[in-house]
Amino acid sequence: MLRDHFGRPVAGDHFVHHGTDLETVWDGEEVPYLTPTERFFVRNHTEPAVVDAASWRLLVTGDGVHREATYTLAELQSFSSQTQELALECTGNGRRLFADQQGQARPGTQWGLGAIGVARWTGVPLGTILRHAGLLESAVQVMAVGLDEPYVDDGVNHGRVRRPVPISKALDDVLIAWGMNGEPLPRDHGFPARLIVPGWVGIASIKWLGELRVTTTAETSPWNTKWYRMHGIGWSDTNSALDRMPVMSCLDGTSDPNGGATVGRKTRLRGRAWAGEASISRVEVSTDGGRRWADATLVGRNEPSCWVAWTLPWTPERAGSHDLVVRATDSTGRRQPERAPDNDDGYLFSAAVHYPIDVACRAAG
Ligand SMILES: Nc1nc2c(c(=O)[nH]1)N[C@H]1C(S)=C(S)[C@@H](COP(=O)(O)O)O[C@H]1N2
Ligand SMILES: [Mo]
Repeated sequence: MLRDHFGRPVAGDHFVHHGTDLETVWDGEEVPYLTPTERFFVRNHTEPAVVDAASWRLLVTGDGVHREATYTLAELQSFSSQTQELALECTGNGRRLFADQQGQARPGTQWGLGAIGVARWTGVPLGTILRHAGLLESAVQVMAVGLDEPYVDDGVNHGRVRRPVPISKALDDVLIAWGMNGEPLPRDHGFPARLIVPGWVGIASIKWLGELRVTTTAETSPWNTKWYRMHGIGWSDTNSALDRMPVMSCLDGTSDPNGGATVGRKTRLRGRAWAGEASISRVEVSTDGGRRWADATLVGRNEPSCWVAWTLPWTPERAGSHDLVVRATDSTGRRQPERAPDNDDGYLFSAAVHYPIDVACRAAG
């Protein structure tokens, strides 16, 4: 049976199914730099929208643009496009670890660490379209609105899934994407167009984009007040807004055929690290629960708003269970703490992750 790296059984399609959400699972495989589209995690508040590309229009409106404008898909695609490799990560990635590692279960999709992927996104910079629509100097934010059905929770209709992006980020590196890994966006990932907000909480990357409301005053939505915001003890108005994702890392497996390791035999530990808008400067691994640390080698591309692979040779000296811990430091100096800041909804799990590894006795003969 297929299992994820926390030992949970996995369906034959390489996803852990959480209701309308799908979590990517690598089952000890070498993880490719680009996540194949059919293995990319899916997070849908309701049903994915069904959009007819021919009649679809993107509406740009609000008091932050000279006049209302609409764009067909062909019109968007006639602007000079960009293709970028960027990670997309759910704000709740690792939520299950609040229970597993910190003894405090938090409600919501019980993601392991599979609510992140890296894809090649093709689209037009959001700034290009905002300027084309006559962006005013006084504009402060852009509310992106999805075309999926209004979200009803506990009998309350919260309207369409939507979330504001401040104008500074909107003009910096946000894409209106229609392509994913060289193909049109699949329905689950936002066909025909979505935002990609690099390094920020996944909820900012609104799918099935229908409207951009550009305003000269800050508007809120339940997706940046009620949800996707820190609530609970120690959180106040000044520190609870969520934008950049934290620095994280994981172990993907060992080169040992049994998935563990064997005394006296050299194995290769490997995994990934990522850090929101930043790149990674260091990954350290402990095989004794965090007493001693060794620097892993970063392998291949290490770009901002992506992830990087790491590897470390290890020859275990004793049999039995080992508490393996991985922690990363990013290019802005953030290092994974021992405990993630707790919050009621279990957002941004950022602590160094512990993996129990069983070391087998040396094989006889
Ligand atoms: N319209 C709309 N956009 C959305 C969502 C949604 O439910 N509806 N989910 C958000 C969340 S919480 C995440 S993590 C990402 C997930 O993108 P993916 O399903 O393509 O991986 O999309 C975001 N954009
Ligand atoms: Mo998310």
